[in-house]
Amino acid sequence: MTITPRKWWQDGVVYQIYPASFKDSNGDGIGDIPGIISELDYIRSIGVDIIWICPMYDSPQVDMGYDVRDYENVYPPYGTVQDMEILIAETHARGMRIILDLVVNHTSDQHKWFQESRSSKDSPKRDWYIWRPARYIDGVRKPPNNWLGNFGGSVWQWDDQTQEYYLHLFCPEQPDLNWENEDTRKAIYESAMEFWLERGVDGFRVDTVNMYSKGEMLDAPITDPRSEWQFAGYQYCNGPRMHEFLSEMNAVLEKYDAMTVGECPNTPDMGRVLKYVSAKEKQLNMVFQFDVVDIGQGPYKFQTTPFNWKLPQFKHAIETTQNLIRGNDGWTTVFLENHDQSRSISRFTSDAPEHRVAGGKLLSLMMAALSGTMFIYQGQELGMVNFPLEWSMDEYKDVDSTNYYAMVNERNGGDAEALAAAKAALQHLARDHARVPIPWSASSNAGFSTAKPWMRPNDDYNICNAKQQQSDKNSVLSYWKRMLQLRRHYSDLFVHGDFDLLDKQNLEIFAFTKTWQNRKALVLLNFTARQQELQLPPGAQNQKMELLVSTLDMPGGCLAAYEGRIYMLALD
Ligand code: TEU
Ligand code: CA
Repeated sequence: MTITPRKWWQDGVVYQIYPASFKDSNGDGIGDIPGIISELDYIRSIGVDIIWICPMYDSPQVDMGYDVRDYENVYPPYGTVQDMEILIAETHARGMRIILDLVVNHTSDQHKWFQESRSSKDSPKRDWYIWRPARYIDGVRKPPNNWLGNFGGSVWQWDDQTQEYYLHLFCPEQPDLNWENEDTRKAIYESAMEFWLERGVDGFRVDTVNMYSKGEMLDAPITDPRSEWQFAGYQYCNGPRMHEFLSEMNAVLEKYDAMTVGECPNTPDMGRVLKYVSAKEKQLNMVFQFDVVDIGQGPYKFQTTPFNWKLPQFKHAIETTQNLIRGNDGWTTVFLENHDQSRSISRFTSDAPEHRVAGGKLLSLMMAALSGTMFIYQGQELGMVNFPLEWSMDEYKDVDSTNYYAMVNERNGGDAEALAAAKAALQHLARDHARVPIPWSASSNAGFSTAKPWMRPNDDYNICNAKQQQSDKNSVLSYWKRMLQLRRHYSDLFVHGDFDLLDKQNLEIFAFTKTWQNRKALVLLNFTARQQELQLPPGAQNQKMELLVSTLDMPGGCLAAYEGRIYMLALD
């Protein structure tokens, strides 16, 4: 067996930062880059190796910076390119690395490339975006196909001036770039990638990476007969030229030893995922699969009721992503949260005040024992939970939430019951829950800002905040620090080991083993609010074992509510 040397990003723990909500340094209620710099020591103290900064580029902020106006500039309320240079230097000075969010499936409609493209059919940049003539059905003008956008409605926007439609898989203000055009691709590499690689960034989280190649853009099958627009995710993701585009992009990244983690929605086929992450294919280092985060979502994300899933589904999703590294040259990721997900304690355990801390520790222990590069989202280390149902719809700022609520309202003529169901789903799953300000202390505005923050901080900031948790050895934060140390200490086993699920069908306990050479650990996780008998699952009985860690200080003879444990097994 040949042992390939490990890459720096494999054992690394990544901490994701959402600039608007991390820390405000100048009292305008919006987080900023100097705010991030001021908390680098805090981030380092968690045990993090890499920080990932969500889009901080100049942008009209229709989709919180995922609509980039200029890749080579910073959104003024966040700071300047010079602030970014300081952030890069200060991060490196602490022995950490920094990656940025690469958003190049689309730009803002205010990007100068699009402004030129839309100016006339003869513009040299016309072909940099995806323009198509209308089709006429019974004399009525219709878009070129029936695809549904990620934020509702058609993916096509009519342009009056040049009498054509342009494609936007997200908001109309986010036109899709035409990757088929070689000049466009070159401009993307130069402006969005090399500009920042030259300034020392260590890689990218690559937004919507599997959508660059759109294929034939044929009509999608009808899955929602009530709508004119149909889900087309399996058509616009993973198109025919993906491999070629990513090879080309990788050639640029390789020169800088830059890491990549690609966002990979609508890809349940593991064979397909493996082609993206296999080292010899030279595409991406790793991807975020959606198997775990899609759990409990409806066909149209929010068309569901909270807790509409069973534990075996969750186990299966984790097993699927864990198995990516088994017997091949691929790599995987461990994550439960990001800026597009609500809080994991609220989704997968219980955010009732008496269970919040236990739930946070349970998920921390679970993640620490899973293989792959680990990603923690800001506030996850503090055990932050969703904001409550009582908050009014005005507190939801995300276009994904507000568009959905407006659609339900329109479809049901303002029916109160339908709107209540929509709000319940948003309270459970909306992206807004990840975007509230970080509670730094119990002082006003949660210590996030001296001014009223752009989003309302969680009500419990006087008890759940970074300052309190730093001085409390029983806090969720202290537990994360401990678990990250343990993960580092046993990195062969926890970061690189083989995952085996035990007792798959059990609806209450999630049990698995991790194995590396002659080492084996058993992980037991109680996903219920009830005490459970400590029974060894089939496959782990009659073995000598020793408790390595529990989520409790004094674990008893039973598994307590939301308790997790790791045992080391003696192998003979
Ligand atoms: O997300 C793309 C994506 O496919 C989804 O996770 C998306 O957020 C979801 O369908 C909305 O319900 C990425 C970014 O992470 C997200 O924040 C951006 O809004 C989106 O791309 C567009 O750039
Ligand atoms: Ca600010």
